[in-house]
Amino acid sequence: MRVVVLGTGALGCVFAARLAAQVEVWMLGAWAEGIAAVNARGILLHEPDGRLARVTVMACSDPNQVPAADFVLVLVKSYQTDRAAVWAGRLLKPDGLAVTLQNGLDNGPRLAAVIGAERTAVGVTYTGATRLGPGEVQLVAVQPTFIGPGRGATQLAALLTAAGLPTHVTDDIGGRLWAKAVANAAINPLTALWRVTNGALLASPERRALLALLADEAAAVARAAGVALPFEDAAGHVEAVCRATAANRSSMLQDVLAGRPTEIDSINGILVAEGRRLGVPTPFNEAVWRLLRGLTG
Ligand code: KPL
Repeated sequence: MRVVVLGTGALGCVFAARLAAQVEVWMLGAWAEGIAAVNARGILLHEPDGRLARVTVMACSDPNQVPAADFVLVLVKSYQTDRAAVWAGRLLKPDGLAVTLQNGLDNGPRLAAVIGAERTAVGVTYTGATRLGPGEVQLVAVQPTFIGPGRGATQLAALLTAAGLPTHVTDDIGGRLWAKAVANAAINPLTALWRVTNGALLASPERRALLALLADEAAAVARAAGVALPFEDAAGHVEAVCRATAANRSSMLQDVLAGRPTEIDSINGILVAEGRRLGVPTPFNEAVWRLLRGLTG
């Protein structure tokens, strides 16, 4: 059994390192320093309890050097999905399954357009991790992962669960994906703008009020799109994610601090566009989308 993880960022390192005890794992990415560090000394995984694991996996930047994969986990940034889809197409076995565990609402269709819907599954993970350097990651909070139906999805979920990353196969991946999008729409831009951890968003009534406004707008768009969200209270859902990942720096905050592009278009940008299409006003999501766009130029 061979799993290829696309992406060498924080979650790519966590999933690769945890799976390596069970199966052969390869990492494929475009970040030269990340690849070099993993090949030189393995992944350095700082566990939430303070233990440090050094895990050997193969890493490279050329999809032609990676042997055929039973499973591909897509953990690149959402603006890199199209390239990742081409990679997945090259290295996935004909009966293999690629699972997107990325932030954003449109990764599944983009992947399926290249590799076929029958080899694509959409997934969602709430696990939080912080990139410390090339190939080095702090796992902050192990949280549930969900995978939609797909050939081998049950087997992959069992592998991930055995690796200490509890994973559930669900028929309602659409609802789960939008639930995560609601959380990302509220948490990611605010943590990136205020430069605070997820938990610190709950520190004052002003922060909580804006968190709720963003969450409520995102949930209204989801409901107008016909999605049955797995909660009634969007703000309550987002606050629960903040508490569960309290010590984490959101991926968008990490991107802003490192001077990298952010996923704002795939998170709040898509919500604003969907809102327009469906006649749902999203002024707060539009404001944070523009603020983040302005921040990174
Ligand atoms: O998905 C995340 C992210 O940072 O992108 C959460 C769940 C908010 C964890 O930080």
